[in-house]
Order: sequence, then C-alpha cells, then structure tokens
Amino acid sequence: MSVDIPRLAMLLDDAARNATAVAQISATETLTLEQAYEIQRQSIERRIARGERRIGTKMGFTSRAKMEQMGVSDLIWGRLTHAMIAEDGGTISRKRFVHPRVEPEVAFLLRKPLSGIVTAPQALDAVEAIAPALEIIDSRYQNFRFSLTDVVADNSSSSALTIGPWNTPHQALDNLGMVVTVNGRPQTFGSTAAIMGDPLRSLVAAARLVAMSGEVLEAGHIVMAGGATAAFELFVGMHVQLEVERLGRTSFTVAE
Ligand code: OOG
Ligand code: MG
Repeated sequence: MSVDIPRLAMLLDDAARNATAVAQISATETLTLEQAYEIQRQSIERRIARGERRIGTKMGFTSRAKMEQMGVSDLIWGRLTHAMIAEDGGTISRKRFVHPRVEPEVAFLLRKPLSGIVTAPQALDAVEAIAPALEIIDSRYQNFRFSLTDVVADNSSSSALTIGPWNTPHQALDNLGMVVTVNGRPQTFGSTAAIMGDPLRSLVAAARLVAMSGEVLEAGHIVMAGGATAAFELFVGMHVQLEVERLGRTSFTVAE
C-alpha cells in the first residue's frame, strides 16, 4: 500500500495546531526515512502557507543523554519557523502543547550559508554568534513515544524555543557548563561537551544532513545544536532558566 504523504503531513500539522496527540504512524504504516522527511517538509509548508516564516533548523539526538532517554540513536533534524520563537524571559501558555518538555541547548546564528560536507573550521567561520537556548519539545504522538521515522515526520518534536544573548564566537565552545534551574532550584547540570563533544560538530552534521534533502543552512538562520541533557516535563507555574558558562542566560515561565 502506498503512503499518503499529504494526508500524514496534514494529520501532524493539525495535531500540532490543536495540541492533540495522534497514534504513531509506525503502528499502521511503514515509512522510509526519506518519506518521513517529506511528510515533515509538507507539514511545514502548511505553516508557511498560513504565514509562518522559516528561520532555521534544529538538530536532535546529538547527545547520549537524549538518545538514551528516547531510545533513538540516529541524528535527526527539523525545521524552525518564527512562530516557534518565544520571548526570552517571557510567559508561555501550557495550552499550546500536548505534553511539553524542555532541554538545554545552544543556538548558532549563521552569517554565511553552509551545506554538504564542511570542516569544523569552515562551520565556525560561518557562525555570526552563539547563544544559550532552551528548546520546548512536544511530541504529537501519544505518550511521547515514537520510532525514528515517526519523530522525523513530526518535525523532530520541535515546538518552541527561547534564545538568550548572542555572543561572538571568540572562545572555545566545547566545554561550557550548563545549569538549568526551576523556580530557582537546580534541576539539571550539563556541559556543551555532551553535544557531540563540541556543539560545532552538530553544526557540521546539520550542514551534511540538510544537504541530503537538497537544503542549505542559510545566512541569517538559526541552528539549534540539540539537548545536552535529558528533557524534563513542564508544568504550569514553572520558571525555567538556563545559564551557560560565559554565554549568559535564557528563561521563560509556563502559564495556564
Ligand atoms: C526528539 C527531538 C530531539 C534533541 O535536542 O535531541 C531533540 C524528542 O526528543 O522528542 O530535540
Ligand atoms: Mg532539542
């Protein structure tokens, strides 16, 4: 039986828009990875048609902690739109999500395009700035459970993010301490080293992976490097803050 890609793109887009969970696609259909990325592309096209703008790319499963938490061990990527950016220090409504979780990341801002096989120095040369970032992930699948192709089709669970101050990348980025606090109490600790040994490697991988879908990481776009620690569940009333050594802080509060 052939896979109805537009129907599955609509299913996942509607699930995200209405914050309602759906059954895993893999329960009833067998997707290739290529078909999963095509569903993702078409679901984001639906957002673009509604006026959202593409602003970058996110990487997933770039740390062992994330792979172990979700039982998926391949690098994945997703598409970011402007509507996913939440105000740094602002309030985010719980109603937007099915079962949101948050994880500490760093974000790159590119000053040059990148695509295909690039070296780490070339990737660094394309970086305008780096910032602490919190990613809110929200799987559109019931119980936050999925296969590799399921999560790829679901835009790699991407949902919202906050970004802190942009820093010029003059310093080594490969071992910066990360502390997440919830309502002032330490929740998780990590290091940028957890992200492929150096988050710059995640950018190198992003350039390679998007090229496989004929895409480019554009100048002016953001690339989220991936969670450095396991994600944790969000509840109304939580004030979540990430501090990355030498880069600064970003935070948000979850409201009704
Ligand atoms: C998939 C997204 C993974 C990351 O940073 O590793 C991801 C998920 O865990 O739901 O965003
Ligand atoms: Mg992430």
